[in-house]
Order: sequence, then C-alpha cells, then structure tokens
Amino acid sequence: MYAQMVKSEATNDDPERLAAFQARIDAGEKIEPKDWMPEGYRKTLIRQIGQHAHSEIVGQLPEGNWITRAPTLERKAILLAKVQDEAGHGLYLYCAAETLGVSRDELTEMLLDGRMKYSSIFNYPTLNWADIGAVGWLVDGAAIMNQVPLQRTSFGPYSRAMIRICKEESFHQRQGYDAIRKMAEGTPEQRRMAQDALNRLWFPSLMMFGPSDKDSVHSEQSMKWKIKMNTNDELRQKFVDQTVPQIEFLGLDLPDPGIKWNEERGHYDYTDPDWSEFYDVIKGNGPCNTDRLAARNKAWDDGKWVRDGLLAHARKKAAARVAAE
Ligand code: BYC
Repeated sequence: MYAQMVKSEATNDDPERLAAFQARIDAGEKIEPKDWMPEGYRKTLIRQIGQHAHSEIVGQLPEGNWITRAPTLERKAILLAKVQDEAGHGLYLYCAAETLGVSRDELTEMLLDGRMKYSSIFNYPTLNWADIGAVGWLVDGAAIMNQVPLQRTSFGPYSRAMIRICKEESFHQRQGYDAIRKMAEGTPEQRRMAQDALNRLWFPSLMMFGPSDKDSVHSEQSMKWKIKMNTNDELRQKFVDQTVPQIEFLGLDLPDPGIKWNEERGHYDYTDPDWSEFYDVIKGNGPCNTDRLAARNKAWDDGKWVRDGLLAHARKKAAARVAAE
C-alpha cells in the first residue's frame, strides 16, 4: 500500500543535513519545492496534501446531489458556488502536491484504486436538506478548525494554498449555519429535521480530526516537521468548545449526553466517537464508500476522451514547433 510506504518514514539522510533542515523548520522558515528535504518529509506531504485534495473533490458529491433540490433559488446559487469552490480547493492542493514530484494523474489513480484515502466524513449520506445545512455548519466548521493552523505549515506551496482555501471555507461554514438556523427556527417538522441532522453528523464530524492522539501514527513526526500544527485531540476539543454554544444558541438538544462544561479543564467534556466505526469507514466499509469511488471512477472514465484529445493537440503543436525550427 502507498500509505504503508510513506508511514512515518525514518530517513537514511545525512544527519548533518537533517539537523540543518530541522533548524530551518524550527526557525519558522518556509521550505520551497527546490530546497533539499528529507524523503520522509516529501512523502508525508504528498500523502497529506493528496488526501486533502481528494477530500475536496469527493466532498463535492454529497452536496452536489442537492443542487437541483435546493428549496429556493438563493439557496441553490449559494450551494452551487460552494460546490464549485470545493473543486477549486482540490485544484490548488493538487498543484501544491505536484511541486513535490507527483503528477495529478498519479494522485487521481491512487484515489481511484483505493491506495490513497479521502476524509471519512464523505462516506456518510446527505439524506435531506437539513443535512446540507449541517454539512456546511459542522463539516466545514471542522475543516476550518483543522485548516486555519495549516496556513502556517512549513511547506510554502501548501501554506499558500491553505490561505486561499480558508478565506472561502469561512463563507461555507456561515452559509451552513444560516441554513440550519432557518430550519431550527422553522416549523416543528423543520426543527425535527435539523435535530436529526445534528444527531447523525455529530460523531462523524468529530472523526474528521483523525484518531485519538494515542493512536495517531503520524502526528509526532508531522508536528516536528510542522506539516501538522496541532494534535488531533487538540483540534477536536477546540471544535467541540466552539460548536456547543452554537447548538445551544440554535435551541437544539445536544447530540451527546456526555457533553458537559468542565470548570477545572476550562473545556467541554464529550464522548469520543466509536473508533471501530471510524476504522471500518476508512477501510472502505462506510455507508457510501462504494458509491463515492464508483462516481469518481465513472467521471475519470467519461473524461478520458477529453484528456486524450488535449494530449493529442499538445503533441501536434509540439511536433509543429519542432518541424518549424
Ligand atoms: N478520514 O496518524 P493519523 C474537506 C488516517 S475536509 C480518513 O492521525 P495524520 C472538505 C490517516 O490518513 C477534510 N482517514 O494521520 C470539507 C492515517 O492513515 P494513512 C480534509 C483518516 O495524517 C468540506 C491514519 O488514519 N482535510 O476537505 O497525521 C467540504 C492515522 O491517522 C482520517 C484534510 O485532509 C479521516 N478523517 O492526521 C469539502 C486536512 N483521519 O494515511 C471538503 C489535512 C486520519 O497512514 N490533513 N486518517 O493510511 C490532516 O490534517 C491530517 O491528515 C489528519 C490526519 C488530521 C486528517
């Protein structure tokens, strides 16, 4: 497995070079594509940026499914813009990964044949309009919590892509909150739908931050390299602390009886997600894994004639240039 290949790769690089590299990171310098970097750093970045890019692309599916069924023209225009933004985020990130010596086609092939992952959250269905509000509010809310610190990540192209992405993500989160607020303030049936969406998406949203720190494989090395800026549990706690007051403001019931303010810690206590479900989903056994990969594979196959045509055109132009020289 590709993921195994890059797992916390201990490098055989020259210790002096490694120390100089680490000193640059510790001093807050950005690493640029042409700079020397340990092989493990390069591969960890390809894994993380690639999986992030795939998440943006696969993440269009559950929401794209509701564009034609949005309740008003305004909501439809907003959702359309958001889903288009996700495509753009995927492209920024594929471009950042390409600077590390992997092509977008290679990354796509690794997604399509299951060698690379994408976020677990997109293997859950969006059953109704309330789910679209909850995705913007909770899923984009969790995404921002993770992505804002990544603006300071050590790899220049990744950091710059994240700055652009975060600007758009905050609009995404706000539109989701606005949609769910409308339902929470609506008819009893709309309110019931908002509560049901919150109940179903709460734990999958917590899973987005990855396994508990004690089970995280990559955190320690990735944080040393500033590929990750926080641990999974730190960000999950920040998300819970930010979201609980929003749930209370909406007048919805808390989705977890374990949520309770802990005066001593200065944080909300909460119940951890069911980690066996998380591992099952990332192994391919979530409710929508098969559908999501089938949809991406179909899009790739359907687009083959366009890729072939563009390549033939580029080859013809190059041949004409050579002939003219
Ligand atoms: N889903 O050692 P760990 C978005 C894997 S939002 C699937 O802690 P790491 C969007 C992990 O890959 C989402 N797999 O890993 C929002 C590793 O397996 P491999 C995208 C997961 O990398 C709205 C294993 O579990 N955001 O795009 O240090 C609309 C052990 O984990 C997940 C990003 O990707 C998961 N939730 O930390 C549209 C942000 N969690 O690779 C789109 C950038 C863990 O060894 N990524 N795994 O086989 C990160 O910050 C980190 O990669 C993670 C995981 C925090 C996600």
